[in-house]
Amino acid sequence: HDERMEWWRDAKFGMFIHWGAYSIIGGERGTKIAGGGAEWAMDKLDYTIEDYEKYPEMFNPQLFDADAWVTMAKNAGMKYIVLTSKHHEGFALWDSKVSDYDVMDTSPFKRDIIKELSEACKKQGIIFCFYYSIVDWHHPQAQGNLYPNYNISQHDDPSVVNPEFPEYYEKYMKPQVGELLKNYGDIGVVWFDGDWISDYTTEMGKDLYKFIREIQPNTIVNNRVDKGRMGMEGMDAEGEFAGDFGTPEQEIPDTGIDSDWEACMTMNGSWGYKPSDHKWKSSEDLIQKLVDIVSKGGNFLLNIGPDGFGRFPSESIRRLNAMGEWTKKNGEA
Ligand code: JFZ
Repeated sequence: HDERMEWWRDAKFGMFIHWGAYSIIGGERGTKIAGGGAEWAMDKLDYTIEDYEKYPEMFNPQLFDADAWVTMAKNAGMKYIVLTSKHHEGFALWDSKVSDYDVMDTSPFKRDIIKELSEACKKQGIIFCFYYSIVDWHHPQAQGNLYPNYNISQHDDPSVVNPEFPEYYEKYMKPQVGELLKNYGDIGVVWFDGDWISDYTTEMGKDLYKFIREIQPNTIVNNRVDKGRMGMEGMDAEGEFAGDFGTPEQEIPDTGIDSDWEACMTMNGSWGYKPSDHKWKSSEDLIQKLVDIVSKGGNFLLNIGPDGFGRFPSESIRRLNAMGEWTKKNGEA
């Protein structure tokens, strides 16, 4: 356990990247603007599955430059990158053989984003990691019983059970995670999310954890591989299954936590690209947060939401540059 965690503990600072078909939408639909995270556009802006499919079908981020992204992370002082391989919308950013709902088969882009980014990371000495959502708003067997009309409220209700979810788990989710672990070199972290979905079980989480470790013994897995692990929940409970590190979100826990943790945060109020959100944290505030987190023994995973063309927002670039100047001056804290 300890040797496996070493690079990650030393790393301190990483880049989260939320990117998908929602990055085209930017949280806006006609007169409506989604509240909160724009990566939830499908849910918050009331798309049906069919309506939403047009976004993956137009996903064509011609300005995507994996090397430039990695350079920006590296210059900021970050040591690893966690990219959303598939967010709740279900659209896969790699060449998945399990599904056509991916960047190769559904989109005109036809470039394997996971391949390009993982190779750019390797070249520049940054550890490549991926996020994978257990929740899948597109897959029929991961839906509630209102399918084909997607309706998440069912999944906030633990009494709504989808008997087909285990099949989605075995035949879709697990094979997709397997592809990502087998075809793209060393994976630093698998960062799960969407563990709250009522049909997901601790048994599946344990199976998944074992499956990952069998393919890549050194890969680190976050606590959301287990069911219902919001933030730090369960991390202090000795012997309880909860992955390798806790994931407090948009908050910095107090000192005195024995287990490993990583605080993830956005620069404004959204994970996915959202041009209407102007509530940017200042560079000073972000540097302060980095110092606070690192001094308390945690890691800082700071998010970027690139737009539908593949560009980082200019506000984010400015903040990354400022953090880079600071980390260069103050050394590897
Ligand atoms: C999830 C996602 O729904 C969201 O879009 C984003 O990807 C974020 C990183 O993760 O949202 C969560 C997950 C966990 C908590 C809150 C929001 N939590 O632990 O409080």
